[in-house]
Amino acid sequence: MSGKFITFEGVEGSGKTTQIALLADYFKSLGHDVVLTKEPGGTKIGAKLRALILDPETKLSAQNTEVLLFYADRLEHVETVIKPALAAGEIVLCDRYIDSTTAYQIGGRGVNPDIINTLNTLINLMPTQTILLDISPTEGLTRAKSRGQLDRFEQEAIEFHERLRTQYLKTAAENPDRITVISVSGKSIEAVFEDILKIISI
Ligand code: T5A
Repeated sequence: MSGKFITFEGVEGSGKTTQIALLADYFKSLGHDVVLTKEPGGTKIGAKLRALILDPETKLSAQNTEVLLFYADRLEHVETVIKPALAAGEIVLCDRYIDSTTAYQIGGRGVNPDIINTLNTLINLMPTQTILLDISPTEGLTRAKSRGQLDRFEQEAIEFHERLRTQYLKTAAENPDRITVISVSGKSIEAVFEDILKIISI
């Protein structure tokens, strides 16, 4: 595959969506072909799965149902959007990917890592580069709350969000060549974007 696959990760309200849009515009201004996408919800069926997964009314009884819903979304997304774009030499910018599953489902929910490792063999694609925007869950959730109704994950207890932040930082420490952590606490949107431009490589 000749394109570049860059993912953005972080706790709720860390600013991923804001920054990834700025980066997409920046790359386009330089004349690059860019695909801006997200998980869950990067395909037509994924949009339906996203609505189901994030709906606070959705009650899942078995622990692994949630994981399987994310992987149904991911498999469709990777096969129909990400891999074709990379094969065409494009830059793919994705708002959340496998590191979100590691953080939320393994770190947050306590899912067995072996299950995720097995599901990852279906996907068989890791990002070229990952930006982890790090902020305390309290600060991030304050931003998320200011936007209105909270989704199924945002409504989880603060301990859940603390666990997944810890898992994110552990994943980053284990993958220093791929993942760069940018501390965004108290920084303006512009200051965070400057930090991203310093470390992004295409
Ligand atoms: N999930 C996802 C899993 O559990 N497992 C998985 O495998 C995957 C793929 C998806 C949910 O699904 C979970 C994780 C999530 O809970 P989502 O909407 O994609 O949901 O993710 P969220 O993190 O909820 O997205 P948000 O839009 O809430 O957060 P962002 O994208 O990090 O933040 P952003 O850019 O939208 O900014 C939030 C607010 O803060 C402001 C923005 O203007 C906005 O109002 N803001 C700033 N304010 C001050 N200073 C800054 N520097 C700011 N940057 C942004």
